[in-house]
Amino acid sequence: MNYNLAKFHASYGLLEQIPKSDRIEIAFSGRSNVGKSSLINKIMNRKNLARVSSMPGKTITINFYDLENIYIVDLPGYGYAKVAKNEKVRWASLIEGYLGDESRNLMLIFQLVDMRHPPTKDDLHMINFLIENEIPFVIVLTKADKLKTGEKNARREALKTEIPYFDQITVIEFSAVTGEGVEQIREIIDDIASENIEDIEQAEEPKESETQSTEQT
Ligand SMILES: Nc1nc2c(ncn2[C@@H]2O[C@H](COP(=O)(O)OP(=O)(O)O)[C@@H](O)[C@H]2O)c(=O)[nH]1
Ligand SMILES: [Mg+2]
Repeated sequence: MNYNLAKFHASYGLLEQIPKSDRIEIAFSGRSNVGKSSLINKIMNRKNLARVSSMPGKTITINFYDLENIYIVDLPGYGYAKVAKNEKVRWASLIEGYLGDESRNLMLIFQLVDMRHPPTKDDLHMINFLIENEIPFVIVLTKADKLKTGEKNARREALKTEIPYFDQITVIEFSAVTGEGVEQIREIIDDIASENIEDIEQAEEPKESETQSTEQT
């Protein structure tokens, strides 16, 4: 996968605006200020693909980026206290609509959690939602550069009881500053993209040609 080729595709503020899923999608989720834009920029080798904001939670949209044959989906951040109530309602309907739509080719969520702190109530709400709805996810612990070794060990230990099924979840420690975790995330995306390319191509072929090609063997 050539991450340098990633480019902005579209921004959707309403569920109805999101077109039917025509490619594999890999999404990034997390609370405002967790470092999601910085992470997306780092993975895609870009300074400004996803905006790194000093005003978190300003606009609530789902942003799609083209990355070769897949979409990278930037889900709107949550947990920003100053967001108006009607915006929170819009956030919830966007997220639940998107994540709850089983017709989408959503393969994996990278769920971001700030490594410095215990997961917030909203983080846990999201993680439980993913577990209950059987949406595959991995956890990315962000801003790892801000912790000393002892602090990291303490967080690793505490997370075992803070996050349900923690021992069964893939966890990646990440820093947009040092680049720690970048290759791990890229490898996961690469694996998904290469595993699924054939499935999608087959699904797009008309039924008849599929039957013919199996008969020929
Ligand atoms: N030290 C450090 N700071 C980070 C890291 N990632 C993000 N930040 C800072 O955290 C703030 C929020 O980052 P941003 O990417 O906009 O978060 P978002 O709201 O989740 O998109 C910014 O000031 C970033 O510079 C990281 O890995 N290490
Ligand atoms: Mg952002």
